[in-house]
Amino acid sequence: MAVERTLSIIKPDATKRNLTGKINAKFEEAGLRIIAQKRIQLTPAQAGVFYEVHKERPFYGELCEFMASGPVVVQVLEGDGAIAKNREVMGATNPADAAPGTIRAEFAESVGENSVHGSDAPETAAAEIAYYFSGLELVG
Ligand code: FUP
Repeated sequence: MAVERTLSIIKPDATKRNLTGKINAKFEEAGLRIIAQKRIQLTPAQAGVFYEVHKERPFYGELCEFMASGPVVVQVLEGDGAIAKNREVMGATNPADAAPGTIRAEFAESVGENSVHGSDAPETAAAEIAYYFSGLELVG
C-alpha cells in the first residue's frame, strides 16, 4: 500500500478535556506518524472556509462556531494507506455508530462535537494539508 499523508484535527471538545495525548496515542498505536502538528485558534470565518463543502447544510453555522470555540490541534499523519487508516481509527461521524475502541466511540460527545476530523480522499487531504501547513513545516 502507498504511503499517504492526511490532515487530522483534534477538535475543541477534545482539547478542552485535555485529550490530545490520548488521541495521539491512538494514531501512533495504529502505525500513523504525526509528522507535523500545531495548536491554533480558528476564527469562525477560517473554519467556514475549511468546511465550505458543507455550507448548504443546516449544521454549517453551528459547526463553524464550534470549531472556533476553543483551540484545535491540526496535524499531518503519514503512513501506509493513512487516509483510510485514520478514518478507521476515528470511527463513524456519530459516536453512537462508532465501533468500540475508536476515538469517537471513546471520546466524542455528539455528532457535532465529535473530537476529530480526518480527510476523506487524496485530493481533499492535499488541499486540507495546504490550508494549515507550508511545505517547510512538513519534515517527515
Ligand atoms: P466526517 O468526515 O466523519 O467528519 O463527517 P462529515 O464530513 O459528514 O461531517 C463533518 C462534520 O460536520 C462532522 F464532523 C460534524 C458535523 N456534522 C454535524 O454537525 N451534523 C451532522 O449531521 C453531520 C455532520
